[in-house]
Amino acid sequence: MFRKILIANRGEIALRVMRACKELGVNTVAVHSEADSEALHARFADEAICIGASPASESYLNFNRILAAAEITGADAIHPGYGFLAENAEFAEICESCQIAWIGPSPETISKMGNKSLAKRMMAENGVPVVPGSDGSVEGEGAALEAAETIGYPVLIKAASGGGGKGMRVAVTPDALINNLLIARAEAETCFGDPSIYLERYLENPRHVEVQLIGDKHGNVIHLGERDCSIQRRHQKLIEESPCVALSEELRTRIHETAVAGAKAMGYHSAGTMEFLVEGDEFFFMEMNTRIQVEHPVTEMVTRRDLIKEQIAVGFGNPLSISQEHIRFNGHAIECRVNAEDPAQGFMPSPGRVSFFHLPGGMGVRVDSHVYQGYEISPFYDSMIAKIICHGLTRDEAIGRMHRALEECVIDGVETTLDFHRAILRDPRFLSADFSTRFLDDFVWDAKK
Ligand code: MV4
Repeated sequence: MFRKILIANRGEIALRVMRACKELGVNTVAVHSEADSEALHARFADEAICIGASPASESYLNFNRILAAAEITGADAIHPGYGFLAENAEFAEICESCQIAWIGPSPETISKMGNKSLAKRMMAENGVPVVPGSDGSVEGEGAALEAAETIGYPVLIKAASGGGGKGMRVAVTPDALINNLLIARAEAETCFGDPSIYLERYLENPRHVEVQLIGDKHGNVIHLGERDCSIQRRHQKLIEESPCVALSEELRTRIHETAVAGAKAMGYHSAGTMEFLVEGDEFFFMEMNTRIQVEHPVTEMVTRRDLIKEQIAVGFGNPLSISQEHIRFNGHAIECRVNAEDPAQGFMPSPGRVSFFHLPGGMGVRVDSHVYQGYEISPFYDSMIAKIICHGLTRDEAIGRMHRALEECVIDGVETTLDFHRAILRDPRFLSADFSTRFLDDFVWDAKK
């Protein structure tokens, strides 16, 4: 096994990775910015190195500082967590050329999946259903109109190098398509440095369903079930759950098997997620995330498997410790992401000192957080301050437990999304699981309720 792993991240995920390392008997190196000198990830690691000023570009995104820290401490691997450098193919490649193991998929895979239209084409070639659309990028107006005619309106214009929903535009008529084409191109150029765009049939009410995958470097890939992540606001997930209760057993099996086959065909290794849009009894590949995700604990609760320990083991080159038959699915899990944001002010970040902090506990409750009483939430980074994950025998029990857990949670000194979560958990459409990715568009929050 690795002797020493450097964790190129901060916050709860740095702690989460460190916990896995400790259980595996692997030494840990934390890197931190000036703002994070009092952070728990720096305190709990065997060694901690300050790598630069508070802006991420000068610390958590700085290749040279991180590589120097790995060199100085003699780390033999780097775990990137999520965000920051997790899906940076160039950084992954540099790590490997410096003889530092990269705990993630190959740089080639990261780079291929980073191009959304290329990823889509590769998946289609490997038998994964994709949303009907243009074959690759569309160039001129004529080609766009022709493609849209075949696809059928409404069509969605997407940036080839995009992802995460940025720069998408719906066109309901040919006129709207022409009008939006130039705007979409300009946006794609500004946001991603690549004006290429492609067209897809616009699905009006899809659910976001993603399959958790893990593969080793010997060609084995298994799935750990799916998560429903439809409860999002501006492409930021708020609530995730597993299983997705909207799937029939037949459809669920088909999605799992398709995702595993697609990942195997591209020689995928490490942890990863295949995202699908699901409408009725149809499902379509959307994108593949080549990292461990924020919401992985939901899957850990229903499978009782430690995804990070497994990811580290396969990163070292070990074969998967488990085969598909070993994976059993138990009950239902839900995660609420608690952010230091003010829902009454358009979810504006609310940094500052946490004057009182009490976390829930008890049966079936897991909390992943890096915050403590007196902690100063920095304006420099993501505003997520805790993930509350509740497990139950049934969805209803998990929801009831989450209500109870949110009730126990006390966070003073900053605004949080706790009350917003409480309101969603009371919503009849949420309770009946009758929702799509548009749920929060129609959700009216009454703080006084
Ligand atoms: C779509 C779609 C409807 N039809 N594609 C948003 C993120 C980006 N990766 C793809 N996204 C979507 N693609 C077609 N053809 C709707 C969305 C979408 C969405 C998807 C998942 C979760 C939340 C969403 C919120 C708005 C739009």
